[in-house]
Amino acid sequence: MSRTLIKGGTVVTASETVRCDVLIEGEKVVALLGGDAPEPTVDRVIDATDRLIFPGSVDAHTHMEIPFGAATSKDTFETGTQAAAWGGTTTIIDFPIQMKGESLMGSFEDTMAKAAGSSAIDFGFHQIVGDVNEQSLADLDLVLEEGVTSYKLFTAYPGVYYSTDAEVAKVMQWASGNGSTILMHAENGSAIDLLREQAVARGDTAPYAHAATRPAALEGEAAHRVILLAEMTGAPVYIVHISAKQVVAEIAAARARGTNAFGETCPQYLYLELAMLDQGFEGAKYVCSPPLRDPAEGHQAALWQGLSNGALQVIATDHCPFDFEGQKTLGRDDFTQIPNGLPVVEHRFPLMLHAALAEQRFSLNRMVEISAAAPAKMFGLYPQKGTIAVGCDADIAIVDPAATSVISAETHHMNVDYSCFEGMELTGKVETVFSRGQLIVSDDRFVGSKSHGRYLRRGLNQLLF
Ligand code: DUC
Ligand code: ZN
Ligand code: ZN
Repeated sequence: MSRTLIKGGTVVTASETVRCDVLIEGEKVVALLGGDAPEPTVDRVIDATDRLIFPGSVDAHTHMEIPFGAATSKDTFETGTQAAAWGGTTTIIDFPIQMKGESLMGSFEDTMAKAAGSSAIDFGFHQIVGDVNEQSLADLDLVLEEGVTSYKLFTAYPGVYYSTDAEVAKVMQWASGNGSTILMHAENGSAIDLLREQAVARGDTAPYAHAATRPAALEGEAAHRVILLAEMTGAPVYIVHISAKQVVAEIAAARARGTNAFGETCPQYLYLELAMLDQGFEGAKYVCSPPLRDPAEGHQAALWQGLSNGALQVIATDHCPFDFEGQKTLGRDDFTQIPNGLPVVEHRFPLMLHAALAEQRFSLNRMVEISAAAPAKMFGLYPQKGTIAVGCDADIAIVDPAATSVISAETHHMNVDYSCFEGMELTGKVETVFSRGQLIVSDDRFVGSKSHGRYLRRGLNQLLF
């Protein structure tokens, strides 16, 4: 078995910052060597002098090649996982999507067929339950046997993914019986649809209306409702892509009551804002759901604070990229036809690194917690993923903390024609990435392979009270 020594760097995990060398044998970390430990015999030495060595990052929320209205998200598992690797992410959790009238097991099998053999990094799945009926409830047991321990439902998108409160409660009852976690897209879909119809009827069709018709209060209301349903049923609930301060408060209050309620936000809700939609049709580049919010209302500040104080546990991306030309432009005359989603998977870890190194938003250890350790624990992958310790997968990102880079569509690796973070200068640069002991990014080149990534059968949530 091949042996690699990462020498001279500083290992940063969620709990420790330690000057030591990392010995990799095959796919695993086999030793952390400090002080005057004798140098082992190895096949390869990576010089990590003045570098920080992080666990490969874990993005718990991506959407590769999914349909949204008339468009399909541009990154395939092949292109999206390579882009993730460039940014130090070595695990993604993506979503088979059962839509209304479709087979749940069929959606799982189709997504597995797309991902297997096409992913540069390891991947797991959360199952989207878009049609709650006898057959899909029976299929849930089969998908659970495949190592899918989290299920996503929507209080948004009536007619597409939407579930009634009774349907949400029914799947939560099923989950509380086996310990799996329910992910919720929390926005009040039917009230939003009313506002959308009214906006279109009065000719208010520009991208800004997308945000104006999805007010923060309707995100807070839906979060409140699904947390109460979780309390009623006993299922753990994890609210995805939180953009509104009301939801942070709902989760903090629920956790203070001892409820297993968890929250995720994404870099776009921290670094981007409502005004970006208010620039004519260019605003379509920033259309996602929930929408970007107004910092004057305190949403971004509440999200940063929630990530620091533990009200929010995870930073993921909801990566769902659509080209501006040809895809976002489907909604040129009507914002309701703009495919929702932003390209983020490559820059989540670099942005969080920047938040810690340059902006001192939180410590580097807390940064590792929210971007790697907590998502791994939340979704039953720890300590195989999310840390650097003897016996864990050798998923590692080596970073030069003194280097800088500028985000641009010209240089990014996502398969999409624009960047929503265009021109942003970041402190800290991911230089070298390993996935299960295989070098996949080195010397500014992708050196991995499209068939390296393996499906991850996951355990239950490891963060329950
Ligand atoms: N929100 C998005 O912006 N895109 C994909 C799905 C979602 O809920
Ligand atoms: Zn969603
Ligand atoms: Zn999503």
